Amino acid sequence: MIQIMGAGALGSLIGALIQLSGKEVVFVARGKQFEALKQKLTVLGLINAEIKVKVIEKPVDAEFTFFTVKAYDTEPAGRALSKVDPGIVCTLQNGIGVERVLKEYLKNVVRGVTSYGANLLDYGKVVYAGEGFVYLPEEERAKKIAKILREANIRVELVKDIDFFVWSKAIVNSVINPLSAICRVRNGFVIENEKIWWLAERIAKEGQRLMEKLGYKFDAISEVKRVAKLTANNKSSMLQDVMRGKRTEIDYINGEIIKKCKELGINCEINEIVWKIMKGIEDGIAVRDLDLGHANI
Ligand code: KPL
Repeated sequence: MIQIMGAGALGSLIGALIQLSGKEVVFVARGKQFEALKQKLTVLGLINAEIKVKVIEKPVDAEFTFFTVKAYDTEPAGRALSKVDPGIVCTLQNGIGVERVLKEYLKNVVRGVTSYGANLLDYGKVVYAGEGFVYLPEEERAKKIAKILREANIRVELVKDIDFFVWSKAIVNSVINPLSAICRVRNGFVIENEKIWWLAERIAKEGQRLMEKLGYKFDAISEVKRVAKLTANNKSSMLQDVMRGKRTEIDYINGEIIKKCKELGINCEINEIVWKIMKGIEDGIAVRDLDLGHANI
């Protein structure tokens, strides 16, 4: 059996595609998503399907577990998984350092990276917004995961250096995600609007310097443009979190980039400003000043 630990947007999409390929899948979800999935899971966008799914609140033994919880939930979700036998655990999360935390609880962890586009339209309703790739390390356990994904028509590439893909994705996310969340715009607007792009370029350049220091050849500006164009109509995951009044993954994206830059002596002041604005937004969400609803005072 295949388990999806964290049935948010990405987990729901990957789980639905695997189930549609004929495999037995169990989704681990919480709260309103758990309640909605008890009825059905609806997939819209590149495919349209309504499927009956098996949904539970606590993880169970499985042959494979796809780990798709938000970065900040890695520790409690990892601990919950350590109480069962989750088989090979493949994390497809955003952000830096999540697999390090996960490995404190589990032995059999494979780090993956994905560029598949998924948005939660509502609880129990996921939009398959864009086909991408799942990058996995070239190793035996990953080949087993690749087989499951490919049988579900999910494109997989086995790569020599998965860390390059982890950092590249984080750097693209460090530009598009906070700027789209702060300005409340879709991804495409980040490259279309010259004021936002002014900032975007500066964040990208800091990421570029970091990649160079890490020994990678990477064109951050071109990559941000490419991804923003490809996902122009997407609301980034960070914008979706802010719109739902939820915590974001800023600490695991820009926060981790800042940490690494400081460690390596790289200037990252624009990342720091953006990180501070996002933390202010998060703190504001936590306070929930409902009086702000009255524009006349
Ligand atoms: O990964 C994404 C995210 O929203 O987290 C991008 C690539 C920016 C697509 O929306």
